[in-house]
Amino acid sequence: MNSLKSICLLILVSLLLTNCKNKESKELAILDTADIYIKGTMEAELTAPPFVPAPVGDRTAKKLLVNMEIIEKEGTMTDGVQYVYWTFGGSVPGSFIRTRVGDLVEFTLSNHPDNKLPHNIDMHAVTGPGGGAESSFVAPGHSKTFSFKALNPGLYVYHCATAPVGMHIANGMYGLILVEPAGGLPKVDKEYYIMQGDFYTKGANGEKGLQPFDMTKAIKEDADYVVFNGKVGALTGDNAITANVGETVRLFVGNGGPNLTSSFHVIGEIFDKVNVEGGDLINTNVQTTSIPSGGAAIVEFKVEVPGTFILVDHAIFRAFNKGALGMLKVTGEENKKLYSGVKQEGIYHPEGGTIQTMPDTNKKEVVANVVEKTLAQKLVDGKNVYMKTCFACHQSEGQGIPNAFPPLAKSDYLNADVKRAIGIVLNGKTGEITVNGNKYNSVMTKQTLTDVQVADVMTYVYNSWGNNKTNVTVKSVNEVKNSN
Ligand code: HEC
Ligand SMILES: [Cu+2]
Repeated sequence: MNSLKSICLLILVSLLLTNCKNKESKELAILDTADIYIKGTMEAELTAPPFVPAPVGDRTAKKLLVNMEIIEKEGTMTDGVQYVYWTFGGSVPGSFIRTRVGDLVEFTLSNHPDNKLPHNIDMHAVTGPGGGAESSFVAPGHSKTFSFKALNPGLYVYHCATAPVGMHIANGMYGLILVEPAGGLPKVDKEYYIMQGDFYTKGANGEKGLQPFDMTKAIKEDADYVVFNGKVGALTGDNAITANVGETVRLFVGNGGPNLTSSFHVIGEIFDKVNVEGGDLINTNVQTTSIPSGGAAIVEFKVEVPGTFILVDHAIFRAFNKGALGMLKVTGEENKKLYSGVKQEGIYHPEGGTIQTMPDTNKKEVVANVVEKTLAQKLVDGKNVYMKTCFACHQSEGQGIPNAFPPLAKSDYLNADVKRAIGIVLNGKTGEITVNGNKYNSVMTKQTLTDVQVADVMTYVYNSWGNNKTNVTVKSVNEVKNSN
């Protein structure tokens, strides 16, 4: 009898002890999110703006597979103005990633074979060298995979961090990754994804045609366009985001920069809640929230009355003159008790919905029986190739960028050996070279060009900016190709 009693006691005590231990480990898990146990694997849903993937809800932490492809493509900045965007997932901003704290994110970054440049990704949600940038540097036609544990909840920016970093960001290489807390964010009725960015073009705002990136203006922070979601009018007219009276709207707002801080404001609304800087701190009853370049905020408000609410960067010339203007259209019953005035719809004229076009990647020439073009024709066609293919790195006047891209203007290296130069354009180049006394040790990716295009562009380069005026023939390009 006595021994039975003592056994009972023992069991009781040990039960109590294990109970305590469990409690302790649970608490620890909250303190140290690195210890959150993962259960199962799932593929991440990725969305283009202004949409976001489904909330994580109460799912357990998992291994989350994210597959993202970098695509360089021509798109529309505003009516009549084209721009070559570099994108994560085909959109600016890039695909929205939604994960939860404790997830082990396995990230695969692919660089489309038709792209011209190497890229990588730096995610502010990552704890690790370069935010992943060091593990994700990837050349066209290749992919890289790396993993990270999502340790801190919040809304984070991701961006490309390949040199020249400012240029990659300025061309649209940024997006948002949301790390939800355990149990998810509180439920709301509507969620949208908005990201501001500033753009720098050779021509002034509105100047027609394909506008190349302007490094000088970017360094001066003299933006031609400041826009939401990559272009003027991405959120106006038919592209406006919508809600119904009585609903709560949550906006995930990011700022890719590269330069300007956003004074984010919705005309006619007060933000009931703002997760300041995308973190845990919640401010209430906010009129305008400041979103730094490379930062974000979660903004929430209930819409009580119908009408069109204008989203702006309240640095107001940017809104009305440079494009940072969007619309939220709220439909439903009027509530005269809350707002009795004349409803003013459409007082701010939208620019109209412009359509993003896919690049024509199949513009390859047939090389059979090539008749050598006249020099004049080669210079015209060669310039065209240059502006589309080489310009991003070697710059408009072939001046290059110090420490990153060697000059083609008056380049001793170029002028010394035509065959070697043709080989570089055909095959790409890595390893140290010295151009005009300066050392470069970088990567020029292989360019996807036909022999005719190589002859044209090389002839253009040799006949520009003080070079030695070599006329590069298709035959010599062929010879270099076949000698390898
Ligand atoms: C991704 C950016 C990039 C693009 C696009 C690019 N280059 Fe280059 N280029 C480089 C880099 C980087 C080097 C130096 C490579 C090294 O350090 O080994 C280089 C080197 C060269 C050189 C030899 C060095 C010199 O300055 O004379 C030539 C010639 C050249 N590129 C021509 C071109 C032409 C023509 C095009 C367009 C068809 C082009 N490149 C497109 C990045 C680029
Ligand atoms: Cu990039």
